[in-house]
Amino acid sequence: MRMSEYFLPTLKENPSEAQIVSHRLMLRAGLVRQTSAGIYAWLPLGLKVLRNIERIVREEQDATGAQEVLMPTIQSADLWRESGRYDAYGPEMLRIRDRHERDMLFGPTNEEMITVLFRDGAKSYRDLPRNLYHIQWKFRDEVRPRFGVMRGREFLMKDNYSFDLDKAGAIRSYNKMFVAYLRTFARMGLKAIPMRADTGPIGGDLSHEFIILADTGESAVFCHKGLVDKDILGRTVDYGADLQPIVNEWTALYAATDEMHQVERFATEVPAAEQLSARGIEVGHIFYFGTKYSKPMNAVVAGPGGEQVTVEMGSYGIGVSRLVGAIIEASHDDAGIVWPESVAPFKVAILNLKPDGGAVSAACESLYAAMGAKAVETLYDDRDVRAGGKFADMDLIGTPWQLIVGPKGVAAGKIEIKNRKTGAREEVPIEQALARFG
Ligand code: 5CA
Repeated sequence: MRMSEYFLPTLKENPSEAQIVSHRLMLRAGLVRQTSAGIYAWLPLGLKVLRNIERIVREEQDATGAQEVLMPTIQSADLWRESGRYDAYGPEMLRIRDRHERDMLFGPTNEEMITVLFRDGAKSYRDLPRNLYHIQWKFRDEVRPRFGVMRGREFLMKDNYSFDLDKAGAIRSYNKMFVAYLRTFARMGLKAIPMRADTGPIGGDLSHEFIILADTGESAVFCHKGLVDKDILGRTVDYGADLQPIVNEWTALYAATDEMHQVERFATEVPAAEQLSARGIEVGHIFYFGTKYSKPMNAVVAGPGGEQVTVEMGSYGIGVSRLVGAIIEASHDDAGIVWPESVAPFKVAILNLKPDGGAVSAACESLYAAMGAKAVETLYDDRDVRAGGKFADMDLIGTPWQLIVGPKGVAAGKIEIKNRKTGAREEVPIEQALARFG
């Protein structure tokens, strides 16, 4: 993409409404704009990041055997009357009425709808287990939407729902999601720690929140330091095998959110030097809730002996739009965003320091064309602005690699490569620079 043609409204000053760094940087780097309290429009650069996050989420869900569906945002109130949650959900639910005076709502979550879809489509134990997910906008009329996309009213969530014949099967499904979540967040460059959590309005008695540590996090969290650097990507995961040993490894050490924290257990189980009391951002939340929805909504199948079995369920959420903010909280510096390569909107940037149509421009054009031929996502700063402004904008945007092309270098057949994260710079022959990418 040529920056001269790109819709990228960056801001030089810190917007006064933003209290935390990720919100400030998302506004300054032109990723989003607020359109109403807690509701955001995604601009081209922000949308690319959101799509990259979705891609990783999809790949990891598909690897577990989960199947993608797409349910609507607008739901009928009758569905929620069936489960008994219509009145219980309270003012966070945005209730609307259509022209025929029918009560509708903008979905805050989809347990009811998926339970009905499954109930109407599955007849016997042979239709189990199943795990269905979608990535869809949700609306929760939060009392205090804040911190930009971190606590919005409209937000993008990946939510899935598992259906099993018995509790043992449901725990296997839960474990698959547990491991898939570890992998998903690790691939985004995040250290997400699973912590025992409260189940809130979703219900059930087994639940983990996936938390990344950040001073600006909304929850107080307590855990054993040994969990912070545990690595999942270094091993192969077989979703057909028993995953309980991996789950046990991650749950053996103490980790709990504020609501589930047990002061005495923490003190006795975790040596003082290993105790970590911090703040965290919840990027995912998984629940096993048995028959909480299947029972009132009559989601039953015929068991192997012909008997009626009420299916066992769990639900699993990832805050896709929240993750954009969370990743920035975890990865930025004074100059701006430092994107992990896996989610970066562009992997490479080309900075043309003499955009006058001469030799430097020619070198940039051929580099840009070569990157395009290799399908390397490249942002080319071909604008007629001074070098200082280009450096500042590119650092703010956070592209992992900057190729800096100036007259002296080009005369010697060289360009400078800067690593955004480390700040390391090296001068390399143009051909060599090209070979590094793609
Ligand atoms: N149905 C279940 C699991 S699918 C559910 O709704 N779980 S949840 O309430 O915990 O939400 C799942 C994830 O969505 C959270 O972990 C969080 O990352 C994200 N999320 C929740 N509320 C908001 C919000 N107001 N703004 C942005 N993201 C949110």
